[in-house]
Amino acid sequence: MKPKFIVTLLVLIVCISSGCSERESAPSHQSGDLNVVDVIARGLEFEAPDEIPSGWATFRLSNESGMIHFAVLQRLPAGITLKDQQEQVAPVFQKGMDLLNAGEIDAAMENFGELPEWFGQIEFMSGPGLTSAGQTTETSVYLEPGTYLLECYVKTNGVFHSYNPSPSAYGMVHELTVTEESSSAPEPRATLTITLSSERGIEIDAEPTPGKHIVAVHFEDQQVHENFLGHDVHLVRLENGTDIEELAIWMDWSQPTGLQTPAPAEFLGGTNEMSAGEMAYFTVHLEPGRYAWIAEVTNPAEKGMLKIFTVR
Ligand SMILES: [Cu+2]
Repeated sequence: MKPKFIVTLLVLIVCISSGCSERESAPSHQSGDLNVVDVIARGLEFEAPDEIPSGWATFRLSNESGMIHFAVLQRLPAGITLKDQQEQVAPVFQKGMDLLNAGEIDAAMENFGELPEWFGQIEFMSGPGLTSAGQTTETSVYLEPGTYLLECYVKTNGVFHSYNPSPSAYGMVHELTVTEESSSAPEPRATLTITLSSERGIEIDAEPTPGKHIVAVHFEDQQVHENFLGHDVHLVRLENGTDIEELAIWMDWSQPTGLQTPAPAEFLGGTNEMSAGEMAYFTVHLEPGRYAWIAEVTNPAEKGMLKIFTVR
């Protein structure tokens, strides 16, 4: 036998005995040095590990469903769990949305006053941005030990994916424990840098070229926008027929058509919000065409948070 063939055969035997193809059978929390956390969106559910090591983690969201989702990563205050979120937060947001859809703005605002006190103590920690059906996106963040949630609050027929009207089932929310054990995964190396700020919106340090990029995102500051959320950044591919105004309105969940499936364009990932001074990385694969960096806030264009660019 030729040496190359023997090596291939040996690799194959080792793989068979040690389970190199583990990722195909179940979501695994580790892949090589990167501490990859596989998150699969299927239907209106997340499949993801229950426990991951602390340190740098790369969340890989594979959207195997027929609609757009994202995975907003949140660190819960001590003692709070998924059950509390589903019982005390998700129904309040759904009731508020129902009131907004009915045009009852004042009643909706009053309703949001029923959110539990601990809601304000949730730390938003990035997580994979808006990811259209069939896409796989990656977002990396440094995590301290604690209890975290991955949540998708995209809407279908006016109902948040994270809210399940059936009292016996949870919505599109997954709890995971970040353990004291450190992954010792390295910090990603960026090829592009985005700075996000209230003053200047989304700023990028170089013209994006075709191919793969790892985008570092610096949250220079943070604020609560009209939709009660902080700013973030997502990548969207624009077609000739994409209506930019419709897209901008779609980024505001509090609008009846906001964050409602189907999305008006193809979303390719990004990072959800973080506190001032924090940073995250996400991977993009750019082909020649028109794109936009866009934030999930009310009136993104007016805030410099809808930046159209062309890859040549
Ligand atoms: Cu969803």
